[in-house]
Amino acid sequence: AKAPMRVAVTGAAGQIGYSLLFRIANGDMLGKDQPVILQLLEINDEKAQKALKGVMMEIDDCAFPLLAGMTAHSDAMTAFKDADVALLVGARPRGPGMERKDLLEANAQIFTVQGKALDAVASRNVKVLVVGNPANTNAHIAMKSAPSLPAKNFTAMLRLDHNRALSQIAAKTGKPVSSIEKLCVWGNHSPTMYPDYRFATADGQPVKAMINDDIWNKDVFLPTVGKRGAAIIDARGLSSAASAANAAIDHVRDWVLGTNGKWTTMGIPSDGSYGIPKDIIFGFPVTTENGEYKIIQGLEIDAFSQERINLTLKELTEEREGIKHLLP
Ligand code: NAX
Repeated sequence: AKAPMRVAVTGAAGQIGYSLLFRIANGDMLGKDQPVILQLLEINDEKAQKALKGVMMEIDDCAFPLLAGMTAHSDAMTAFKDADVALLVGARPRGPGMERKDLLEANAQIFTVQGKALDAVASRNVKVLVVGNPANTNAHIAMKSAPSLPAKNFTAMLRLDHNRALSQIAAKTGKPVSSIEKLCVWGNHSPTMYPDYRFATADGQPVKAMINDDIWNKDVFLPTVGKRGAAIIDARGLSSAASAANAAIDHVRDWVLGTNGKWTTMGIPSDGSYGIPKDIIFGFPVTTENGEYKIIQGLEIDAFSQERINLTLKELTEEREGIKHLLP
C-alpha cells in the first residue's frame, strides 16, 4: 500500500471546505489508491474552531477507507508540517466599506505568514494551490515569502474559470464537454481573465469555425465566463462553493497525476513566456506530466487577444505594486 500523503487545507470550516474535504478523503484528488492525512487550519477563534470540529465529526462519520488521519490547527506552523499538498482556501473576505487596497493588504498579511510557515515546515516538494482571493496575488505573496521552496510549487486557481468556459463552449457547440480540448484561460482570476477558444477542438474539429461568431465571443462568452461568480452570488445568495471545490480537486489531480497530453489552465509563476513578466502568477495553458506542468508554447496571439492579455496583466501588475511594501 502507498504511504499516506499529507494534505493541508486552510479555511477548512468555510463553504468551500465543506465541499472539498469530503472529496479529498474519498480519493477524488490524489487517487483511489492513495491514503491521505488531512491537516486542517482555521483561524484562532472559538466559533471557527468549533465549526471545524463539527466538520471533522462528519468526516469521521463517513468512515472513508482512504483517510489515514486528521488533525485540527489554529497555527500554520503545525498545520503545514510535512505537507505534500497545501490548499490555501481561507482568506479575508471583503467587508463593508473595505477598499480593494485594504483587501489586498489584509490578505497580504495572511499569505506572508502562511508562505513563511510553508517555507519552514512543509515538504520540500509541497504543491501549493491558492484558492482564496485575490488568488493570483496571494499566491505571489506566499511564493515570495517562501524563498527556500521552488517558486514553481506555488500556483493559483484558474481552473474554475477554465471549467466554466468549457461548459459554455459545450453548450454553444452542442458537443459533450469530454470531446473538447485545447481550451485555456489567460491571466488573473478576476473578471479581467481572458478565456480563449481560438485553439479549441471538439472531437478534433476546430471550435472557432463551428461557432464562427466573434460578436458572440466578445459580447456573450467573455462576459458570461468573466461574471459567472457574480451571477452565482446573485442566484444563490452565496458564492460558488461546490464548483470551486471541484475545480481545486481537478487542479491538484491533474498536477499530481498528469493530463496525458491534454491542455488545462493553471495560474503559475510566469517564466517570461508570452511576454508576461517573470514571477507574475498568470493563467496559462499547460500540460502536466510526472508532477510538473509545462506551458504550451508558440501559440499565436492576435491583436484582440493581446489587448485582453494586456488588460488582465495590467491588473495583476497593479495588485503586485499595491502589496510590494509588505513583501519580505
Ligand atoms: P468562507 O468565508 O465560507 O470560508 C473561509 C474560511 O476561511 C472561514 O471559515 C475563515 O474562518 C477561514 N479563514 C480566514 N482566514 C484564515 C486564515 N488566515 N487561516 C485559516 N483560515 C482562515 O469562504 P469560501 O466561500 O469558502 O471561500 C474561500 C475563498 O475562496 C474566498 O477568498 C473566495 O473569494 C475564494 N474563491 C476563489 C475562487 C477561485 O476560483 N480562485 C472561486 C470561489 C471562491 O470565491
